[in-house]
Amino acid sequence: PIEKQFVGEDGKRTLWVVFVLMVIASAAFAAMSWRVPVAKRLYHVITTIITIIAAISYFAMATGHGTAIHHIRIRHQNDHVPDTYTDVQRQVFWARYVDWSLTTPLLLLDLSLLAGLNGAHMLMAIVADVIMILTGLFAAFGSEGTPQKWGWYAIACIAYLVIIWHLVINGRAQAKVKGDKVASFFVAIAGFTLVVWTAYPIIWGIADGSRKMSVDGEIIAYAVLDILAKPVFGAWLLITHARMPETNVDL
Ligand code: RET
Repeated sequence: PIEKQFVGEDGKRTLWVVFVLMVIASAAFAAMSWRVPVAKRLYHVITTIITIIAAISYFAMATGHGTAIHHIRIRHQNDHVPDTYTDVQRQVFWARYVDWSLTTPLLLLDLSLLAGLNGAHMLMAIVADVIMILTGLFAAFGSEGTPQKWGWYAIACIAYLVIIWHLVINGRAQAKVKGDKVASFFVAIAGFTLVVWTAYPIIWGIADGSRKMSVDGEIIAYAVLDILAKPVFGAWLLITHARMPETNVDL
């Protein structure tokens, strides 16, 4: 028997809606950058690039690109009939990993600049992030039933812990140097980031990992998270930055 897990109408509509929202956010962030002097546009530029990349990735997914059919064979335990199985074909969007491999380092750059992290810590956090996304990609295309799949997932989770460590320990300590206002803003926006980001590996485990969530369910779950992690995060950062000169960076 073959079970097909493909994108449906709800998934397609959701992908288009998020594409439009990412375009609107990009235009809004670009417009916000014009209201500040060129030398003060670093957060604006980074944040606008993030939503532009997301818009491109969503355009690809909405038009049916950036996706591959992944085959897995699930064997059923059955004492009477030996070797019964179901072949599951599931649509996996690799476009997400291209998006994430570019946008999550940029999100970390935003947070690192806000905290005033030094170059070494910034680089370590960003390298850990790229490792997390690429090993997550390997996990997504690892075959069901092989230990590699969850092995890659575990490596990605360790890399994620490295990122958390840099944000929570080093980020907070550096932000304090910039004063109480920056420190409390950093704790709030980095805490928000942590909560939203942690939902990704959970969704992945249910949807891509154990295939208990439909492709449309997965699209909707990631859509909500992507909107929180990019446009909502970006608007919060840029609006607060405009009102808090202590967050300025000299780069
Ligand atoms: C994967 C699977 C492997 C284990 C871990 C993951 C973490 C992914 C994260 C993604 C964040 C994405 C964001 C997108 C921007 O909108 C790759 C799902 C730990 C944290 C913030």
